[in-house]
Amino acid sequence: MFKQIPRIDIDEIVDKAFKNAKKKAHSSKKNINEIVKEKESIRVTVAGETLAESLFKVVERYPSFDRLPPFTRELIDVIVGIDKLRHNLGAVSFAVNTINAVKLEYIKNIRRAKSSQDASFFRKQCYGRYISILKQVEKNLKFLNDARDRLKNLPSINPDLYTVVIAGFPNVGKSSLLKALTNSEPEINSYPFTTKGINVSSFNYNKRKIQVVDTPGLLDRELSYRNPIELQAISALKYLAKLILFVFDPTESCGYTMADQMKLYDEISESFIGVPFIKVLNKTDLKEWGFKDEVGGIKISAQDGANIEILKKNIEEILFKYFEEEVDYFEKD
Ligand SMILES: Nc1nc2c(ncn2[C@@H]2O[C@H](COP(=O)(O)OP(=O)(O)OP(=O)(O)O)[C@@H](O)[C@H]2O)c(=O)[nH]1
Ligand SMILES: [Mg+2]
Repeated sequence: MFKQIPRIDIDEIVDKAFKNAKKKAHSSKKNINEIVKEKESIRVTVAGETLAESLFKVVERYPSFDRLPPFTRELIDVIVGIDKLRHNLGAVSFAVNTINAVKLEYIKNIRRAKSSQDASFFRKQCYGRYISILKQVEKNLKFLNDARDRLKNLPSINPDLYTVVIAGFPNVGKSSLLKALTNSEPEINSYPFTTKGINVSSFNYNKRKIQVVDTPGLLDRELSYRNPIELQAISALKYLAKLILFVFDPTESCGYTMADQMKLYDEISESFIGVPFIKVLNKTDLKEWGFKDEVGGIKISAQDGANIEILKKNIEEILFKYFEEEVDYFEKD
């Protein structure tokens, strides 16, 4: 979505605009004064139009933030800040309007010029004003260039699909579970707020496509250790997650006790109120470790695939029955 937004380099667009203007300046007039005036007028017009167009492309290609799915909007907010984007886009829009106004003003000046020297003087003055308008938005353009670079690799998490988010302590088998469910290597997307890439993949069940997202570094520690950016990223996940698979490692071979894992479960479920959870007890194949399964839940092995089909059926049931009932419920109201 952000790949089509051009990067703007002021020197480059000025160079292009002025060259373009010079090339297109021609005249059919006979009188030397008239020839110069017509040419200068064309130069002012073409240069202004070219500059305004280059700037407008940036503004126009940004999506309308209000119409974005809330997850995407929140992510953009985490990554660059929507208010800041709006402010900087506003400044560039204003520059486009100012360039247009200056252009009209100078077309008039040139038309009224008494001599060819005056006409040329006005054209040069107009170019100077174009450049000074651009200088005024230099910082805004830099912000937008940077924003574009940070947003352009925004991943292919599809906010329109039913999405299952995997949570649990490090090493419990979250990524292995993602692979087991989707039978594929996940697509790894990097986000500026996690040092590790976010893993996304999907599977079909009863002809329905279900997206699975593993967010390393986000839902694997107590929330009290979170910085504000991580917290906002977590809040973005709330829009996306229709269901959370909380993965336990009852063998404790991950290095965390079941008591600690339960504590994290409680904390994350409290911060995702209204989102259903499935407790998944992983690593059933590790018999030698002992198995503390008093928390209840579905016992699986991401490694040998045990009970993965049952888990998928559960996921599908919760996603579609639960939400269809919810829809009915709201429709009756
Ligand atoms: N025996 C066994 N080992 C497993 C199982 N699932 C995962 N593992 C192992 O546990 C280790 C951690 O698995 P990952 O899938 O990377 O765990 P994770 O939760 O994604 O870890 P982080 O990304 O660090 O948070 C790896 O060595 C896996 O091979 C399982 O069902 N059985
Ligand atoms: Mg992982």
